[in-house]
Amino acid sequence: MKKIKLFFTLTSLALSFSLSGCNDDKNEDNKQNKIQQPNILFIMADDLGYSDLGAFGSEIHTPNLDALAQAGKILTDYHTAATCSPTRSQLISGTDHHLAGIGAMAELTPAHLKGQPGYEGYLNERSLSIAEVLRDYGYRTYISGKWHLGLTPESNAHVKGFDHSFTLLQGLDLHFKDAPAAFKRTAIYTEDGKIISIADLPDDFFSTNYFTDKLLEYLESGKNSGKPFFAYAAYTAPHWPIQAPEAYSNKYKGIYDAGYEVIRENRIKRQKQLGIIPPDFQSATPLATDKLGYGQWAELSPEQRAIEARKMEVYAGMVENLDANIGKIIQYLKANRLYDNTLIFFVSDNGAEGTIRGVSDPSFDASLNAVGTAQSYHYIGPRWAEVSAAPFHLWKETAGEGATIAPAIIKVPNVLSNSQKYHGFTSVLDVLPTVLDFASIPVPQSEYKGRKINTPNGYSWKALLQNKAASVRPADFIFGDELHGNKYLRSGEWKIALQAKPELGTGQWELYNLKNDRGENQNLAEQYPDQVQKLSQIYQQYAQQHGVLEYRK
Ligand SMILES: [Ca+2]
Repeated sequence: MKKIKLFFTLTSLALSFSLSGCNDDKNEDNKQNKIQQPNILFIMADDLGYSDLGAFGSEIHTPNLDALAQAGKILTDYHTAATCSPTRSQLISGTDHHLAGIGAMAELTPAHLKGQPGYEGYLNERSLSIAEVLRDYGYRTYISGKWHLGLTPESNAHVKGFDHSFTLLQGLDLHFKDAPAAFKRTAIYTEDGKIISIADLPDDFFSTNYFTDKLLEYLESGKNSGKPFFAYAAYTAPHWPIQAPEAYSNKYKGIYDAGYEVIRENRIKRQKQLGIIPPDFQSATPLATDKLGYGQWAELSPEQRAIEARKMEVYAGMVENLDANIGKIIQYLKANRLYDNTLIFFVSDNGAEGTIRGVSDPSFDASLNAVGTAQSYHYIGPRWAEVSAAPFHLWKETAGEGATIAPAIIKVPNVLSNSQKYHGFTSVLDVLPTVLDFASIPVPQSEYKGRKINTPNGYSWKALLQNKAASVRPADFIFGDELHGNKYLRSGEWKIALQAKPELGTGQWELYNLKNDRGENQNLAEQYPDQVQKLSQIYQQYAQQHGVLEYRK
């Protein structure tokens, strides 16, 4: 009898244990359901061109991003604004940059536009912040890197919805802490709204490494909060001045001695093999030397070639270092079992940088041996930009495709692999609705918490990314943009473009059919004047609706 009683007692004990285990599981399930919202990691490179990643045809080693592309999806026709801060304002607000306050870059806004609505030079009050919305809906929110959306405390990331922020406020800084003693450094860094003196940065500071470590520190600090995260890795690489830890640059010694044309052709060949572009793609024609004022490889002296090649070695080193840092974040997510449930974006903020700029500050060392070190200050220049933007026309800030087309890789939560490519038009404006869609948060329309806001107007990619839709936009979509007088309008397969710099275009509307001429080789404006007329009228409507004002220097 005693035995039986004991048996029952033990059984009920076991049963009660197992039931309570079951309840715990259920609670865990409920908790999981409640926090089914995915984590979001948004990674933005700075001035990285379309062909600079291995997955997009480059000879630069980017194994971590290539693996991300394998696990996710490549968007081959992803568009940004033509430069840094306009794109960043579109990312955060989900609206055209002329509405968000960056109608022109703050540092390039002429007197007649200063203070005009949409030209405030910072993320204005009518702009919603994606971080604010995500935080209101239970996310922990972090940014580490370049902000570029305002210098004042009122426009700091700290008050735009980020729980933790380490930010460079301006568009660029030197990448190392070390700098020539005579150089007047004006960059401002803030952490959670407080200014951090450059002297207080660690001596081994290198931008990309440091931004990564800060982001990991924030992720770690909130690890046990039970909240999903939104982490914005806002890198400054490979924006000028091109500088990299020497070990990275030296990996590329000799690679670029082959010159612009050979490297560019190799990249285009690989892009065709990888299916980034179709085999019959007619790539853009490099600009003529007399028009550009910058020689092709054969026209350079041996000394010029040596400098040019070394600049690209450093640039490649910067990109590989960026990839290694992204690998570090992905490793962290995997080690903490966060990777599967994380929606990951990797994009660049604009196309390759090719503007010819004047001689740098005389306090820097211009010698060959110094290229890429903390004592140097270089740009890759227009010819390497043509390589970086391959197979597209022109570069950052212009109205050419090379300005606004950028590499984009998306990894969807809890999907093992959907590594097909999507070739339809997508925009940085789509990021906000996509993120909110995955997080099951409605996109705020004209008002948010009693405040009038500009209505986000991008398209969610969720259905596309889950293979439930074949396209993001209708085939006859309309999309316009303007920056510093460079204008374009897309209407389905047609594009009109006006280059502000006369040497880069005809000074008139040019017309291209991007269905068969994404390299923008054949200006059809004279052949189809009615089409130009029609599209320029639609451009005018776009400009009126978005408060675009005439840009004059
Ligand atoms: Ca940029």
